[in-house]
Amino acid sequence: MKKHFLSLCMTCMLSMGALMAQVANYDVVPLPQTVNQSSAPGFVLNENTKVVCPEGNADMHRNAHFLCDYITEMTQLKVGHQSMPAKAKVAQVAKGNILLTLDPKIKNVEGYTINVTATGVVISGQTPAGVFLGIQTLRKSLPVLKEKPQNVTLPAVNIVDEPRYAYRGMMLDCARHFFTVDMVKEYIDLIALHGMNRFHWHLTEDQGWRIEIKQYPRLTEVGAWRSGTTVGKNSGIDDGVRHGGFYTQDECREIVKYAADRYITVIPEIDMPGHMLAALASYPELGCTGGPYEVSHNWGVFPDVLCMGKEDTFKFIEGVLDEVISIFPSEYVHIGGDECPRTRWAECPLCQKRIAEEGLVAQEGRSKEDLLQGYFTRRVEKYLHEKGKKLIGWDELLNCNVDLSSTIMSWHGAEPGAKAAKLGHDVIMSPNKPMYFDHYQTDNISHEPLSIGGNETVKDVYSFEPVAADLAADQAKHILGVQANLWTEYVAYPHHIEYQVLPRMAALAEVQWLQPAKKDYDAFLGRLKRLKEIYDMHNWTVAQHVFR
Ligand code: TNX
Repeated sequence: MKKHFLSLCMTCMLSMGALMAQVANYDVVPLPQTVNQSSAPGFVLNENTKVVCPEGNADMHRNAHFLCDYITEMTQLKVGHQSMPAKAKVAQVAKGNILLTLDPKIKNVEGYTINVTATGVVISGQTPAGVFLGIQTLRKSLPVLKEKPQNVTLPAVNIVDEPRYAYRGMMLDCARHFFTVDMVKEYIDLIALHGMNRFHWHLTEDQGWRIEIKQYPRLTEVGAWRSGTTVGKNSGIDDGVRHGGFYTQDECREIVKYAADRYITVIPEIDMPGHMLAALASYPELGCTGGPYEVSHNWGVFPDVLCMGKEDTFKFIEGVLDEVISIFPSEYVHIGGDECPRTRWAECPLCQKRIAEEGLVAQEGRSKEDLLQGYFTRRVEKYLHEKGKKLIGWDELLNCNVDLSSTIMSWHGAEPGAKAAKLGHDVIMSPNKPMYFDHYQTDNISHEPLSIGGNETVKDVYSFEPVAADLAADQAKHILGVQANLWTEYVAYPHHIEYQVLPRMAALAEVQWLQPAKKDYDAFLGRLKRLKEIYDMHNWTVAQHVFR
């Protein structure tokens, strides 16, 4: 009897919980620039609420769909959507509803406002991308509910927000290990949830070539597969397990669309002229020695790179870039450029002939082979310009005398980025300390999955300031944004990807969005606890260090 009574009480309490007023909370990551909450009555969200968007605008219509799905995902409430006739009055339509609208008075292309009153909710953006970012903020404000409530109350608020940086990126290395299209989409979902807008897709490496190129089919017949992978850190023990895979051009287009629907630009990277063993294994004639070469089982930097003396190398690169350009609408093509040893070039008669013909002479601490990478890179740069594209590459490009229109991605710390900005290049900051999310995230590594090394804690990421103190304002404006990179030598599974990036992505998001004066690590940790409820709802694998 007693037992019966107890379980009755439990049932009552649970259903009362579901009926109790559930309230949204604007302590989100990244924190908006201004959140003015008032004690006026809030908006009551329930299944009578509609998400309304302007008629005939496909982007806004898609935005409305996303918001409806997010509301259901978070609260279980099912809300419908409808379009608003062009002549309708905002105030009228917003009554009892959530209205998505465009407002040309908002200055930043990604800026947005959210206005919540008892009558309705209005999310405005200068562009549909801005509205989408507002939707992300509203989404993260909702409570995570397992049972459907009658209502969720949104406290009255006026939120005004815009990002500090226009470029807010995450890189995923799909070449050291291959990840499925579904995993790549999940990564894009994470990018969207954190208010970011660039997905840098690292597609080629010594250990695998991952994009179908129709003119060069062996790249994926041969180059996308390796017959084994070293166990641990080049231990000399091979697992003997064939590993590989590649994305067809249709799958790449599908990824581009999936990202574009979320206002995320995909920047493809074809790493050249080093990190090219998979291509050389496919087409040995593109190397200095002619091979034979093998898709690498080990990690590191390898002496065999593209031969600079052969015209066929340029024909190959141009052919590859033609197809890449036809798939990716991004203004940038990333051509890597990192870690290219000069060993083979120094011994190769054709490379030496090229050096002589081009009159390359060692200067200012640069060898004639160093200058050969510059020759190559400028030819590729010119080719991309002819195709209407801009070049972006790793900071080794600073030794290549590239055009000032080319953008430098700073990875050897932040100094190359500051130097590039002083020269007048646009810069993306992704310094290995602290933006390499393949690094450890604690110094207590005995129970951590094997990682390449380093220790970039959530706090280290949060505390990063992209603009060096000695940059003048006209130099600082060249810092277009910040990105973190996930290299995957030691990351082979989706859960491990999640573990490396969550929650460090949240810290990065505040670096990308907040003005330095607004940053507050302790307050961030409080907000992060709420974001973690969303991570947990999705069953993502989250590193626990800051939650213990
Ligand atoms: C350096 S960053 C590399 C990558 C490695 C990474 C490991 C860069 C341009 N090159 O090839 O995967 O370090 O942290």
